[in-house]
Amino acid sequence: MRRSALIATVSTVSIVAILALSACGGSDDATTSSDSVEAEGETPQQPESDPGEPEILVPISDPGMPVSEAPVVTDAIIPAEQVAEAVEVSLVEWAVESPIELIPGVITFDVTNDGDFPHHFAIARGESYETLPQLADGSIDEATLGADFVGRTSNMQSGGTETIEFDLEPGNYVFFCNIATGVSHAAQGQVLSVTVADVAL
Ligand SMILES: [Cu+2]
Repeated sequence: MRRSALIATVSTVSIVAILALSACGGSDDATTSSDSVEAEGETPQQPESDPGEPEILVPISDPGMPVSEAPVVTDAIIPAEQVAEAVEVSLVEWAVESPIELIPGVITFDVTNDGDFPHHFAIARGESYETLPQLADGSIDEATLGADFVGRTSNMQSGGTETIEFDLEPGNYVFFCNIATGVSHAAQGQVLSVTVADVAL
């Protein structure tokens, strides 16, 4: 969503720049061109060279975005190979925060427990938490999952970090925390459905 907003902003700036250039062609008076742009209903508050925010874009593919119409933004996107090498994951109450589209291969997950309670980071093959086998407390039934359980970090205390690598083939995965004290963390929302795309982003 933020990326879309950024693209929209850049596109607007580009349009404004074009309008400004066109206006300048008919007049040497910069003030006049500025006024004409405002008359168009645009919001040319940002200069053409607006550095913008050095926003880190997550590797989410956006099929709705014609790349050819947003050439300015492509420079800001992290190359997919780099994303595959290291993915930041944050564990909080109650969510797993991570990019939700990754490319296949050996992925290094730098996991941080940004919550108050102990958490861990686990991966299973599957469409979603709801479709995975569960125990009575809402935790995921790893024994039933069998080979579809990919692996996990150790339990991390608040503020703890752990780096772990998984070689992920294309497919659908669920990231989750399977700690259960009464009700499982997964059942409270500490889950995330992730797609490993079979094409380079
Ligand atoms: Cu947890």
